[in-house]
Amino acid sequence: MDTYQATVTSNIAFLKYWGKDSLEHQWPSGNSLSMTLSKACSVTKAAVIEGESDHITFAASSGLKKSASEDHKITAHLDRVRKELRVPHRFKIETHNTFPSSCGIASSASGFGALTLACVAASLQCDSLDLICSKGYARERLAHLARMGSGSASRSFFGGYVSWYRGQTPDKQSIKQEFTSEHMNLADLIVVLSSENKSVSSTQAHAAAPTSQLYAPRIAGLTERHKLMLEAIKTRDFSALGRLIEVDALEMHAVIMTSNPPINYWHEKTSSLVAWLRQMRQTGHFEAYATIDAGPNVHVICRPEDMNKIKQQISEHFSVETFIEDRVGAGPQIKRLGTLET
Ligand code: 2P0
Repeated sequence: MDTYQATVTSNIAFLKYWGKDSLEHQWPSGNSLSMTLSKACSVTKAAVIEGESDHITFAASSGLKKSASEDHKITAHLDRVRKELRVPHRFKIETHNTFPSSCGIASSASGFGALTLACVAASLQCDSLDLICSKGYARERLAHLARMGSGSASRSFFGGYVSWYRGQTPDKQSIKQEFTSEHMNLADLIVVLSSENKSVSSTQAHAAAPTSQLYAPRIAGLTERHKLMLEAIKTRDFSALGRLIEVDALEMHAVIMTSNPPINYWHEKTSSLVAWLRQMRQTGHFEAYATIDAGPNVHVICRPEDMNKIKQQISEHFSVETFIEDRVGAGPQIKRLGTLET
């Protein structure tokens, strides 16, 4: 049997998924919207093997973590993939990331996205998304499957700007591309301040979200903010979009910091960088907006032509581990690699 390789890029949420109404159905409490990236990705190879168990090799930097609870999540997800495809076989899997994991660069999005896609491609022996679709597995179906492994993975199945709609009931959830990557060219300068693994997983922190008094007001405003963000992307209004992106990230972190138990993903440098970016905007140096996922690192959303200048200035003011210069991307890819050596 041939080995198939899936390359799935991460996505950065502009409107954050934070909190679930049902764990069993991975039903989010609100809509979310993200930009699929073009560079930060997980690359996963999968082949069908004989035997009783799956074989997974994680590279040092992998979108899938190696703790006991994560092991369980991965095993459960492979069982879910088998059930969905109605196949009994096991997989040999190798996976690595092009960026640091578990520090706020949505490694579980690309990790579970690539795991799902590689296993589906290997099971169906398909080397393109079109071919997979022709066998009854359209992108949205794959996105729903990946969502059960990790919610944010669902949005990485499309390029450009992607919404995950909560729907009125768990089975009414939907995931769709709103605009292609060509529609609006935005950059994400990922400022890695610390690549240390976070101490509280997103899954644990999601569970604590409803205990924050800021949670209900946040959920109440999400549909309207989603609408405003879509309008800003539609009209390519970077300033309006940027303001909404930054407010949403700060609001999500306010919920996280005020939940019980309180969690804080920020480092000192995270807040300094956010404050400094605001000052740069106010003084007309450049226009860029911050968004922060479940980690201390800052995604600076800017126009691609400003990225070099911004990077230069950040390096002069902050000690940065590394930068990832990313931008809006076109979505996942599959490749057939040939026969597996066992
Ligand atoms: C998002 N994040 O919308 C938000 C913003 C991080 C901050 O979804 O429990 O790893 O696996 O569904 O997808 C990270 O949470 O959580 C996340 P699970 P996930 O991208």
